[in-house]
Amino acid sequence: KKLEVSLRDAIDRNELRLVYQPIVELDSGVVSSVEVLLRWNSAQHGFVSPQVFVPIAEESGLIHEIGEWVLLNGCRAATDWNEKVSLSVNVSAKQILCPGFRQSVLTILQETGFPASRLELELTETVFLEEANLALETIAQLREHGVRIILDDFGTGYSSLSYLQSFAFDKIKIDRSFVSSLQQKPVEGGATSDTLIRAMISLAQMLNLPVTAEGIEEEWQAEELRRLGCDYGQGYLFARPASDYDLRRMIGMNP
Ligand code: G
Ligand code: G
Ligand code: NA
Ligand code: MN
Repeated sequence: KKLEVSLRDAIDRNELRLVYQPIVELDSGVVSSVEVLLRWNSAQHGFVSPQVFVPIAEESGLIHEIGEWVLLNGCRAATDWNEKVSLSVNVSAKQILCPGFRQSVLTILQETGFPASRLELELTETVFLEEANLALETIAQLREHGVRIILDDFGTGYSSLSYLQSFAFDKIKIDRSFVSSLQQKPVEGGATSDTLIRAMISLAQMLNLPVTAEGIEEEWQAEELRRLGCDYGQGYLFARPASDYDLRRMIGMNP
């Protein structure tokens, strides 16, 4: 069977599950939010990466149902977390451009009782390549309800900087490729390898936007990012994506 056909039954067959990865404040090490990441263990194809099946879900339209499942189950899991911890959910361009998206987010928040102010949606730039006006409107409406919008994978893709001005973001997330190209020692002569990441952090600061760096694996990277003024960090150094059960032990729950 083709992947798409199997994916269609993945929810019903209970093959999807969620894992959670903390995002910490770099200065204090305190967990400020948790990103939920989707996993698919297919009876037929084994473990399939979201890098493979998310594009298939987008092309086939399955992304709406799957995206709703992620949001609903993520919010359910997060309702009894420590109330200082937010939930960060990846949303694909196709999803946010669907006319029912805003209502479906609001309905899920209402049904689960999870507060809008603790929900962050991670969007990539591809949203703005398609129907920018529709995305803009949906983002504005969700922000009015208190949902925060994060620009994910910043610096990759087409990177027209103009959308930083036209779209109201609450935070930007620097792609892990920039973190992994940081070098421990300055390059001999010329610009150091952290020129780009430093420029991205400065840009965010000038726009008054907090910045998260993802893919931090080494303590010296965290140290360098702290020094450059980066606010938040995510990566294997702090925690790998973990089950709901393990995550709860990491962050604590409401009394
Ligand atoms: O978790 P992992 O590093 O394997 O994720 C690979 C890619 O899949 C990342 O770009 C991530 O944003 C994306 N991804 C993971 N979970 C979700 C999800 O629930 N929805 C969407 N749209 N993308 C996801
Ligand atoms: O595109 P997005 O930012 O959503 O991608 C998140 C993906 O990055 C997740 O699939 C997660 O498994 C992966 N990831 C998280 N931390 C690290 C890390 O420190 N190193 C690497 N290589 N991948 C990471
Ligand atoms: Na993300
Ligand atoms: Mn990313």
